[in-house]
Amino acid sequence: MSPTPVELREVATVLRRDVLTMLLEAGSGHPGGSLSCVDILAVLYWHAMKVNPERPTWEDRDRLVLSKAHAAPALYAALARRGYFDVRELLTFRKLKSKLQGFPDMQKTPGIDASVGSPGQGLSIANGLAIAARRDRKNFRIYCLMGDGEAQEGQTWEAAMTAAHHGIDNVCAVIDRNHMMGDGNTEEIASLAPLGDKWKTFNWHVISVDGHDVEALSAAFNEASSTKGKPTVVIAKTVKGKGVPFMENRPEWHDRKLTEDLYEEAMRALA
Ligand SMILES: Cc1ncc(C[n+]2csc(CCOP(=O)(O)OP(=O)(O)O)c2C)c(N)n1
Repeated sequence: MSPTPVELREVATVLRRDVLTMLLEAGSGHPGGSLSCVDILAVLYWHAMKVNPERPTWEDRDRLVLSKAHAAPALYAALARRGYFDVRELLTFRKLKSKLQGFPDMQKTPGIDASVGSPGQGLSIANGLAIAARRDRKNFRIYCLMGDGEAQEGQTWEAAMTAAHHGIDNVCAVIDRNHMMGDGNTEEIASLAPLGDKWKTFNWHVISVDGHDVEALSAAFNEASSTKGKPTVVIAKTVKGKGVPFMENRPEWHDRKLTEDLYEEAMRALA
């Protein structure tokens, strides 16, 4: 049975706290873009995706490609809390020999469906998985979580064109539309607006939602699953650093190191 919205929100808070603990322990990593996509991951792993943590390589499982790979802490926290591996392993994030490296590695970590790192490549991987599913007569779905800064990479649009051309309807792209990238506001660096219209022109079904509203996200993923003949993109409006007031909408928190004092302050905000 699917969790209630209250339960999903509780999961998201637990994941946010895990992300901060991992980043403090590691002494490096990406807080802003991890916190902005936590609610999306909670709804995916606790509501939308057909997965079995006891069988991470189950052939019929839905897949997630974390194209915004620097948000690995959020994904690792979700996988641990969903039961793929021991939650205590989160403290080994970014350590030598850990299975939780800075960027997801499908050879090392149970539950990781694609090894990723360089921005802009994930949607092409999702397309490949979708075409393979079609050939194997499998009906699993592939979710591709992307940053909005990533849409400045040309490969994103090659992949968008390819998915529509092949009528791939088992791919659902999710854009974490926080309007920020590493160096500042996306619209000042290379404007993406009107982002939804761009995807529509590429012949995608477009759904726009509040990316921190778990009910709206659940409805969006349900709608995406029942959309046939074309791929769907969910444009999830989010806040970078969501949940920690001193990080929210502050580009410097893209990859800044946490101190003990700031960690305590952040954990109090998420109590
Ligand atoms: C090919 C390549 N381009 C750029 C970078 C540096 N980089 C990594 S993440 C990032 C920002 C991406 O912004 P966005 O996708 O919006 O991520 P979010 O704000 O959601 O964290 C940049 C510029 C890189 N590592 N590799």
